[in-house]
Amino acid sequence: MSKGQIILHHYPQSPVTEKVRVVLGMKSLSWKSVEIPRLPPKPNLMPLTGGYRLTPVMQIGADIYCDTKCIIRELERRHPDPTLFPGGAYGMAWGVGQWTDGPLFTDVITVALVEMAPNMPPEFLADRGPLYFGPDFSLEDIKSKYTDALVNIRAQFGWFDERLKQRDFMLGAEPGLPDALAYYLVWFLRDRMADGDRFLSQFESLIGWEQRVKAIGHGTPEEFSDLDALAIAKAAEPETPEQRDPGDPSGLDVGMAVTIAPASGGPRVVGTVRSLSPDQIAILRTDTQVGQVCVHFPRMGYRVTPA
Ligand SMILES: N[C@@H](CCC(=O)N[C@@H](CS)C(=O)NCC(=O)O)C(=O)O
Repeated sequence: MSKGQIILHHYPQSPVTEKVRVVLGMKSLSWKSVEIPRLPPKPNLMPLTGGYRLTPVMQIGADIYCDTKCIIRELERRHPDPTLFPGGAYGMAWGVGQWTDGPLFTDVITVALVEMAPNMPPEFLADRGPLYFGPDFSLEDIKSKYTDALVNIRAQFGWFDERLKQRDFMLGAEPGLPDALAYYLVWFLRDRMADGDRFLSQFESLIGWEQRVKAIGHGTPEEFSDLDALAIAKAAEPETPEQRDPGDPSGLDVGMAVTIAPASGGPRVVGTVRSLSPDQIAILRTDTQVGQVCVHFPRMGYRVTPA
């Protein structure tokens, strides 16, 4: 396996992964595709992440990248050409993600969950309901929010549509990060909403753009086994260099023992800080199956506490 080989742990139906698959397409990358279960336990993913269970996860040797923010940033770092920021749109484009992955995602998942609920296996609803709406989740409550969510989506997809009236992609003539951030939500809604085609037909420019982003594809994926992915991690050493961040407001430093979990909840991953920056934290941990791995997380949206 070549050095730097990208391995993506995901499943085809995952909307959040569609964002990464589109980025892989924009960069025309070859990658290995490991299909993981849609529900925990995920026994052949946990040795890599140390407990983080969300989808997708990217692996490069013994470096493991959790969360799409972290994955996409690393793909841009390793494969800067073509850039995800054509025309120099650095910085603010990540802020767009805080909107699309935040309030807009909540509106879309509200509609999608209500649409899917009648055909959803009870164990799937019991997992996804609290995952997205918190421990007090009730389907009745979410159903009562359906129409408001659709009203919100109509306004926000309308902003995408307005933006696309005079350009092929969100930033101009070339595709970039904001296209991936918007596209996965349109892809998700069209797939999960029974009346999705009719609902989306009101956004004329968005539909043309959707076809253009779809045509970019996903790069060149190749099916790969989860056990082979574990063997690759075991045979490799983490390649993340030590990096300090003297300005870190929480006083974290390289070598400290910490736990990391999504701020919304979930299992905590335990390790020793290896690398810090305003955007990311990476920790070293040792696993009986794969040996030492370095697990990367974004700072935004994750809670880091002393172990
Ligand atoms: N902030 C995370 C969110 C990831 C997320 O919620 N992914 C969904 C799949 S689309 C998920 O993990 N669902 C539960 C699961 O796969 O176990 C990211 O950007 O990667």
